[in-house]
Amino acid sequence: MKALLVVDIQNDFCPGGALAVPDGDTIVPVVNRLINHFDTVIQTQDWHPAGHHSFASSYGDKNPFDTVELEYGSQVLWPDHCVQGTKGAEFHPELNTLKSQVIIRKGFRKGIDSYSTFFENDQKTPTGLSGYLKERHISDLYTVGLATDFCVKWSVLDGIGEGFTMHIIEDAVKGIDLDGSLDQAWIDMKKKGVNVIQSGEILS
Ligand code: VGL
Ligand code: ZN
Repeated sequence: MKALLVVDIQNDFCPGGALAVPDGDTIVPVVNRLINHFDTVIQTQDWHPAGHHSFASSYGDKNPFDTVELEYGSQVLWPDHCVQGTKGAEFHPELNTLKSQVIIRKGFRKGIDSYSTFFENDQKTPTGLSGYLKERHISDLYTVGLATDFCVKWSVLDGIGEGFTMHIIEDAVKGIDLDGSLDQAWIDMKKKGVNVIQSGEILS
């Protein structure tokens, strides 16, 4: 059984948003077409409380894109984004969310960021998605969304680690690219065994 995993297509990750991914919104039409081809659609939503420890503004002496050491390891600091209940945290207005059967919210604990939709950034705290997929006998996840080098990448790596067959649809993801993080993400995902495909292979 297969499912489409739609990662973080939210206003703050689109042009005009607080942490805009370049051209992030351009994938929305192709993601909508892909949604029509899947019976099971799962979405993720970055969902931070104000004052989240991944926000540079929570420190006073830090700037966005600096790195700090937290209890669980190094953490990139971001502009305030996807704050619970704000417009920026809402899904892109043109994204078809009607078919989504489950929405995994992540990053809701103030002290832990969560890029992956399987585990928070301590690499220990589960979101519950793994159990959900296993109970529903879903073995194959087709991944699309934002951002390739953060939430998409970590979802793909952890999905493989959890025993799922992970596919990434190359023309339906977009990255942030901090100091080469985008190239590195593709290297890491391919090394771990992701299957890279194009939307045309599904939409044809
Ligand atoms: C993301 C940085 C911070 C993402 C979320 O969705 O890739 N990146 N929070
Ligand atoms: Zn975030």
